[in-house]
Amino acid sequence: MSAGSTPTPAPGSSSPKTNHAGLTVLDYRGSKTTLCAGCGHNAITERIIDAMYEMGVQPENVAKLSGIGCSSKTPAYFLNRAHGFNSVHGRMPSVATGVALANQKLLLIGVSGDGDTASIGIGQFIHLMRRNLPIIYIIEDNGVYGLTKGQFSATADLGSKLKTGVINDLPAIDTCALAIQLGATFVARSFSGDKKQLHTLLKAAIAHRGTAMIDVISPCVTFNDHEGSTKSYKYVKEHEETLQDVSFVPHFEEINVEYDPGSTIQVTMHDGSRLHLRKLEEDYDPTDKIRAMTRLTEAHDKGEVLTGVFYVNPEAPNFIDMLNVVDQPLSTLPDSMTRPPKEVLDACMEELR
Ligand SMILES: Cc1ncc(C[n+]2csc(CCOP(=O)(O)OP(=O)(O)O)c2C)c(N)n1
Ligand code: SF4
Ligand SMILES: [Mg+2]
Repeated sequence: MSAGSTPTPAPGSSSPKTNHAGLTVLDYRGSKTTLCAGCGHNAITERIIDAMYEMGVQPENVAKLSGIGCSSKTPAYFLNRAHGFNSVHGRMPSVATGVALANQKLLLIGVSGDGDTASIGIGQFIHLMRRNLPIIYIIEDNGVYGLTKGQFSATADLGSKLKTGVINDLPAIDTCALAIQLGATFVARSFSGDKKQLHTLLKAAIAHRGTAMIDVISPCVTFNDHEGSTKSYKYVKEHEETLQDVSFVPHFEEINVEYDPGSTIQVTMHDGSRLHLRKLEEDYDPTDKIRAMTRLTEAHDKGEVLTGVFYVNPEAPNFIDMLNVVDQPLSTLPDSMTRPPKEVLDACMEELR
């Protein structure tokens, strides 16, 4: 199946299509959503399902992590055969770190909100990004605390307006700029309404062996979709600027995409998959951190909603590589490997006398 095709059964065929893991798209679904109709978060859930299906991920090898918020409820709506941990508000990164260390065979996907990440959870987020833990970290960014009835979060733009007329008088935190500065190795922004771009970015994030941070602007139709909001469907559609046309070829497919090296940057991911970034801005180089920071600042000053891959580095060591952890899941190690013998403990005690 080609990277861009949709995972629906062919018309007239009796059996549903399967992916290279022999599974159908139904194997990637979860419970029915309980979020508001039209919420951007629901569209992101759909893209996660499609991307996991097309990449042939085994659902049982995935751990879904989240905090608290409408966004953090969404792991219940995809991959119902995966492991899951719905943690405390803003504290998903420390739980995710524990999961990654305990079993490095799992593919981690963390879903957070802008409040969960940039307000209460900012301290945990910062340390997650600087460790380059292997995780797909998605921020479903609506600029408000949707679950608690729409107060501004720390990603709300200065001067934007609540439904009640209250104006935000604090500057926004740019989670992408922060993630790049701190050490995340795949940093992108997308829009829940941009089906193709988000779908492609998610597939590339699945192939990445480090922190893949994607901030997805995801309008809250109930509390932040009005005139004066900079996170509404209308505002994002009118102000979106895209850095590249993204396409992705997974490692198990033949590469038959023609590309012009002058206008397209090709990034080879850890597993041999290829990410193709056809430049829409001539001088943009997603391996240049300083350029990324400058472009994000310019976008902010111009009121643009800039999307695309801002920074990517598939070579940098991740947290697991740095700690030199054994390959086997720690939970499967025998006591003889995890419990130091009495003589070793006695020697330690002796050193402390
Ligand atoms: C420790 C703690 N403080 C406050 C809350 C209340 N609370 C629940 S969700 C939430 C904000 C959620 O906002 P966000 O992460 O942006 O998610 P959204 O609902 O917008 O998707 C808050 C403040 C809580 N559950 N726990
Ligand atoms: S309140 Fe907002 S964020 Fe929460 S489900 Fe409804 S639309 Fe989505
Ligand atoms: Mg929010």
